[in-house]
Amino acid sequence: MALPPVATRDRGHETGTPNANGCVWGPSRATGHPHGTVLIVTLWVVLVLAGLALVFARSVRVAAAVSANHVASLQAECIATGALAYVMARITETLETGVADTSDAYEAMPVGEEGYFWVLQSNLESDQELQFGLTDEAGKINLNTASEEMLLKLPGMTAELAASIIDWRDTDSDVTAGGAEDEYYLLLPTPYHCKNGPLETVDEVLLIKGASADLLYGEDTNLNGILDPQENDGDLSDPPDNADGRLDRGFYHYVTVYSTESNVDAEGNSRINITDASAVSQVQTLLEETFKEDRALEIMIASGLSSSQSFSSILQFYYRSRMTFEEFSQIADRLTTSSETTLPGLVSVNTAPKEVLLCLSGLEEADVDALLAYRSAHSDTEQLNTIAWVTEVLDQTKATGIGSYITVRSYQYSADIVALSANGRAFKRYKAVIDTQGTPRVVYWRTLTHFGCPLDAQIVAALRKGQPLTDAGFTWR
Ligand SMILES: [Ca+2]
Ligand SMILES: [Ca+2]
Ligand SMILES: [Ca+2]
Ligand SMILES: [Ca+2]
Repeated sequence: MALPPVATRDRGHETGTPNANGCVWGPSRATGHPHGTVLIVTLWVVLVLAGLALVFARSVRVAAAVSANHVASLQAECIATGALAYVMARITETLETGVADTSDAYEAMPVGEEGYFWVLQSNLESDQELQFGLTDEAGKINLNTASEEMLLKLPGMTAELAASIIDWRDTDSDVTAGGAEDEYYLLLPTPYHCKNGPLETVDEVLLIKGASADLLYGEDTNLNGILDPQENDGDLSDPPDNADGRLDRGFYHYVTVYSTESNVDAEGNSRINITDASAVSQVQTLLEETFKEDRALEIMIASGLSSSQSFSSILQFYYRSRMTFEEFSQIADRLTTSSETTLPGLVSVNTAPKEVLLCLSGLEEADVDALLAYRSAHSDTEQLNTIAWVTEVLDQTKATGIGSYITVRSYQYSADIVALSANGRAFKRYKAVIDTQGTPRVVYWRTLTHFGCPLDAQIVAALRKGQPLTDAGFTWR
């Protein structure tokens, strides 16, 4: 490139005589300065400075992006914490008013201008649509109390894992057939002891012989209950799946370790244990207070309570007493066959999904379908206030068989909280378990962010474009 002439002060031409270039202030060979040296040095300096400026500008841009991401991440974190406070408030309100929440209260809830949160609920009916709301832990099989037979009926459960769960939680070191105690765990490459105590989280199952993420989570590796594109493309992208167009679930959504309740009636009074010898007079008083004296006497004689018959569940007492369903419903909540003050792991027949009800001893698919149909036909009625309602659906043997494993109460709820910053740059996901016995309190809080964003990619894309989710006509499911 031709450079334009530049006037340079030439001390050799004090007289102002034009030099060979025709410049008054031109370079002089006489002084030993070659033409353009200063110019070239200056250009280099300018070039280096420009380069430095570019490098600096780039690192400032990177730093700005990092800061923006950090701010978004902090926003998402704060939204998740706020969402937990919101969930606690909703639970308290529901407990006080008795009015159940709708799913709208947990879907794309805006938090100021900072972002949104969702409370995901696994949709066990469909693998195509996200569902929102709290999850009732009493509607699940409790890994700490379920029998081996019940565990075996869980979707995808193996005989080896069911037996090993029993050994993991029982306090002895006798190996159940197919199970494992210390002898197995201490020979692992990274050895550890068999717990010989109750599981504290559902994911603890992964430490047990025969367990795997495949069995626990199935194809739903982002735990959102729906079939995402990467869960239906075979080995094209993680996770591996069978690309059959349906979500093959693990047993994760059907199990819990949190369900427990006090052995008291709705008013908080201790129940009468009908297997106890001292119960006779208490039951008699209860019957006389509730019914006419003659009727109370008839029931006492028919039940065989005074001749110290044993009862496997209060439903057995019901059948023997020949009470009407309406009569028994009035006193059922006052009775128990357990001497324990807390009853862990009862399954709520009012909220459990089909797969969980199928785990109950002796129930077949037709029984479970009948239970579900009765339950939905009588939802929000007093019919469902005690476990006696199952006698309206099941035969005597089946109802009596499940009588001491079921409840109609729910005290523990879990919330799968997903928080997204307003610009869609960051998301956080947490699982919270809240125990509502007494003052509601959080008994579990763990990040699920590493499972990936469970929401539709369209939602994140919309936020990144600055499109608010509340825009009319925006379909984002
Ligand atoms: Ca054991
Ligand atoms: Ca999924
Ligand atoms: Ca895949
Ligand atoms: Ca599949």
